[in-house]
Amino acid sequence: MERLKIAIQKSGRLSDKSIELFEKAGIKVSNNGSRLLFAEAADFPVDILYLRDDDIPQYVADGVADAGIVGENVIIETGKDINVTEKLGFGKCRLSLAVPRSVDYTGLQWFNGKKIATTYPVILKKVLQENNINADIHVISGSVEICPVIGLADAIFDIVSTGSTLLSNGLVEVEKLVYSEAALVTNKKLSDTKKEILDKLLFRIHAIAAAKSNKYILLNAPKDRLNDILKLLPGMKSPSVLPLAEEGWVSVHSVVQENRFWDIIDELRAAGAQGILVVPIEKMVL
Ligand code: PRT
Ligand code: ZN
Repeated sequence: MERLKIAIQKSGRLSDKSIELFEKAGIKVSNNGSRLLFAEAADFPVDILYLRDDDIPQYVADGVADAGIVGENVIIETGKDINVTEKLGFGKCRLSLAVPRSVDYTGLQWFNGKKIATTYPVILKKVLQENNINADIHVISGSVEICPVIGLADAIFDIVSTGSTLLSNGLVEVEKLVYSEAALVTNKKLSDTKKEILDKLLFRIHAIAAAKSNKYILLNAPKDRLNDILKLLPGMKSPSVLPLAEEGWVSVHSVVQENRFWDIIDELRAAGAQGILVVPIEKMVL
């Protein structure tokens, strides 16, 4: 039977998270960070190719791999003709312009006539054009952040996540221009069998994402306040209400969204809920 070939980063910031995603989806993938370039998943029709992240879009475009996990920054920079099928919520970062701390930065126009070092010339060129800035792009392949110190450039355009690398090189992030996270990319012409495997994989990825953004909540409620409490808990269909041994009290089980979590807890307590337990959800299928 046909199998779906998925390329992931061999060793780097996205490797562990990519493998973790497969594991959560019930797909066992070995992480032999070593010399292995290819591995068959044990219990799902998927094969893994371990590559440098920069090569993944090309491999997927050519159909050497059917799919891949790679940062949006690399997808945009390489500009290959592939589908961005699903954002995966990890490897979050941004592409920013940064200048030496000593600079009296006045706004984007400051970059006119300046020399900017980057490993992302395609994205930088586009951003500069959109903003009518005429700057000199200096392409280098690594350690962009030391360029201003050694006099190779006036500023840099690079990936930032915590900002500590900029800080330790005496740079200040002045413009956050492109946001990126890891995404699942796919070849544009997959066979029907491969599409079916991809759909199964996506189904599992959605269940994992839903579980991650929701919590299971259990609480005790006085019966006479039950209606107020239920209004706060939409649940998947509707909350479950179970009798408690103590007269006049019930136990309520439901699901709450992570991002509304603290607001809901405050409102529930105000409405008389007690003994609130919140538990992570392993998988969630709607
Ligand atoms: O060997 P290979 O080519 O496969 O790997 P690589 O070295 O090119 O990439 P890698 O492993 O560094 O990053 C892979 C992907 O992770 C990137 O393409 C981004 O999509 C994503 N990502 C997320 C990041 C960061 N966060 C990040 N912080 N990539 C790089 N960085 C760099 C940043 O440029 C800085 O130099 O990490 C350093 C620390 O960042 P701060 O801001 O936390 O100090
Ligand atoms: Zn790379």
